Amino acid sequence: MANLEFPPQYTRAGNTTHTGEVHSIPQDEQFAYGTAGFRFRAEKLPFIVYRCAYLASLRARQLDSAIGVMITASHNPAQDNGVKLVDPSGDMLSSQWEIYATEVINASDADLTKVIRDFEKNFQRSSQSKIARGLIHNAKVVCGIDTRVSGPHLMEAARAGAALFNVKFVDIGVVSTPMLHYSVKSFNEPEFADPTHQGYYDAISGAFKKLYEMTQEPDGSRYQPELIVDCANGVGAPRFRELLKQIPKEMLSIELRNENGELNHGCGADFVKIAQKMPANFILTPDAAPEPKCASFDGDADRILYFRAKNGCQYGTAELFDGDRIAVLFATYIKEQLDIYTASKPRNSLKMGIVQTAYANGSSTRFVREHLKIEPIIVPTGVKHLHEAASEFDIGVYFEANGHGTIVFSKHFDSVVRRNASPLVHLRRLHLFSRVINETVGDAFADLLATEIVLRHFGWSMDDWNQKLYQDVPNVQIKVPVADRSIFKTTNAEQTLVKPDGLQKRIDEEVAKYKDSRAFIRPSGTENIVRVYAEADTLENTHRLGKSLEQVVLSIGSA
Ligand code: 16G
Ligand code: ZN
Repeated sequence: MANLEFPPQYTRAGNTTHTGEVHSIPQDEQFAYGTAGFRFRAEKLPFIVYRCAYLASLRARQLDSAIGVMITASHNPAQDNGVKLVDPSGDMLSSQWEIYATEVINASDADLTKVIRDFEKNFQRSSQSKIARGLIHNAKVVCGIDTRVSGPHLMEAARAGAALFNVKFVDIGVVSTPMLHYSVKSFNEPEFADPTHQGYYDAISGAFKKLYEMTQEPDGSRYQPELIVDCANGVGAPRFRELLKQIPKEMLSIELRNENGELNHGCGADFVKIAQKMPANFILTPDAAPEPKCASFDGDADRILYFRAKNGCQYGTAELFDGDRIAVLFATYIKEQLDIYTASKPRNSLKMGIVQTAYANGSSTRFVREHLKIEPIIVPTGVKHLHEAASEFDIGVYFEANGHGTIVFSKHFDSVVRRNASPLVHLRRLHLFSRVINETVGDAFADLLATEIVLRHFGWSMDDWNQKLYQDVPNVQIKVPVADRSIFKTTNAEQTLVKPDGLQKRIDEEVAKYKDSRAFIRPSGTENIVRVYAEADTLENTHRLGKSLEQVVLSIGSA
């Protein structure tokens, strides 16, 4: 059992921030492990990170594996921070352990020892017998931080938490969230990649370069290898700069912007998506080259959007090429390779699936159904739900419209494509493409490289990518503050409200007033607000519908 002497600076009473101030947390304040782990103002986090790392060490012992601790608050402002745990295969923490994490964090200082002792009994038998037989070799806690000032201090809290149970602690420094996921998998599956920054760069850029060599640009190609990337002033800046050192300029010529300013301030994928505006330092003068290809990362580089200036740069409006459009691009490429394969080996087919959320633009969903002949799976918001649903397929493409997404591959895919050194070009392409992708989690760097390869393969410019797939239906998202978001309950992958009573009927009545319309209302999982999403035939009607639904929510909130 762990030695449970808690350093005072990591207790609720003595919780000490990176500036050395004591910021006590009330003994009864409750927290929940949400879709993003625990995420708050940084001063709340030292005791939370400490307890999370302890829990990670327990899980590491239980599974005799590396477990990840990522300290980041993604697209939130610089003053925030957060922590989430990563399971051995690089996946998100299992749901059962999210409940444990919530219990352990919510204990008062006085109750903590008892909560932990009770909890240790749960898994004691199996892991203790392993320990007794000397079978704990690989247990370790692997911890990464993003670029926030509170990061190094929280890394020390994590180190102290892991030390409680005497589990090896590996500090991998400043990394993107996907790099941490990738490293955890690499520690546990050494054949996957070397568990270092360089190991990650080599694996992903190596696959990119080989696939590049095999990719023929078609005659009349309009593909452009030039790209400007908004790094959100986050971890994408230093880490992507390093990754790019591995890729010759003739293959990809990338200019990085927003590298050293205020994190996520007026820039980054979340800003661009919600504001539908060009980020800071992208508003070009009217005489600048027209509409260069741009992409934006979020603060921890697990999301990416492409965009370009709309109707002349000076107005600052951005035209988005969002997660849906990236997913459809990837799926179109994969389908082309798969169709060739299936024609030659009909009995050994590989099944591709596409997973979206209710936020997916209606046109993208229609395109997948009608042109790719795949029925998209719609799941509730949150990467975990998408990842799980995608794992049912040999090739599971999933993306949230906000730019978080990746592709997962089955064991059957491994044996047919990766382990079989086939001379067939389409299988080799699929193999290399699956290695450019970071299958553990959505990864802005990997998704960018994969997007560029596919655009080059098709010979597409931004215009082509926009016009040859589908046209987005106008859409709007509105945040509505409410007193208590827990009264809003949804079903049907968040597309239908079941509570409060009668509200869905009012939504349906509003939606029926517009052509080609669709809308839903769901409580946010990360803020005390309700989100309204609406689509209609014109932008004007979309705004009208959105506004009227906002009023519907407000009438309930104030009732
Ligand atoms: C979290 C989720 C993200 C989702 C967002 C929705 C993960 C790792 N992140 O950031 O996927 O889009 O929440 O936020 O699952 P909302 O519930 O406030 O709309
Ligand atoms: Zn993020």
